Amino acid sequence: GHKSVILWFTGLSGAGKSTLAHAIERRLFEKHCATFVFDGDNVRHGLCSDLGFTQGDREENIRRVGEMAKLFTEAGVIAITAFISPFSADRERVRSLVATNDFIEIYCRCTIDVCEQRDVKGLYAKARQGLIPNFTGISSPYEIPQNPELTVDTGKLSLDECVEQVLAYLKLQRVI
Ligand code: GGZ
Repeated sequence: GHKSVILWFTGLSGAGKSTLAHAIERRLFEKHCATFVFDGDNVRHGLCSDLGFTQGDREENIRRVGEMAKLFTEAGVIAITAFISPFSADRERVRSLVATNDFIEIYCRCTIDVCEQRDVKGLYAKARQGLIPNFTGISSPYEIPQNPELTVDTGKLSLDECVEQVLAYLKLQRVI
């Protein structure tokens, strides 16, 4: 048995949110937990294909994801989300949708230097050239979470270490 919560990963592009979310999903699956990962790959092409990256569009993106995540928790699923979600107010609005303790904000802390050095998709280089407007960390802000339930140093720790840190937290809080 497990509690149905929202695991809300937030951080810069390239910080490792999606990788960490999927690695945790795999471990929870092994423990027979029902989970679902929402990320840009399965949301921005469908449910939110009408949205871009202005502040207003990001706000609406996060609102929709939050509502979907809430519905999944009502179905007994651990909803795991991996979005930059750069604005504190948008994250707090999602928090307010569910019971206290059911929204677990996990800050994937990684400097922009590291994200930019990795530049897995070449987006930072393009953003530096001015080819991508409103790029988080370059031409659009990222508001660092002030009181996240957990901060994971994805820029310094290995993926395995980050996974263990999240799982330890979930056990401590009796989510799993
Ligand atoms: C930030 C952008 C942008 C802009 C496209 N700014 O590394 P990625 O590619 O796979 O992750 C980024 C993803 C961010 O989408 P989110 O839905 O997570 O953003 S938000 O929570 O702010 O709504 C990046 C890509 O989309 N991307 N343009 N301008 N990231």
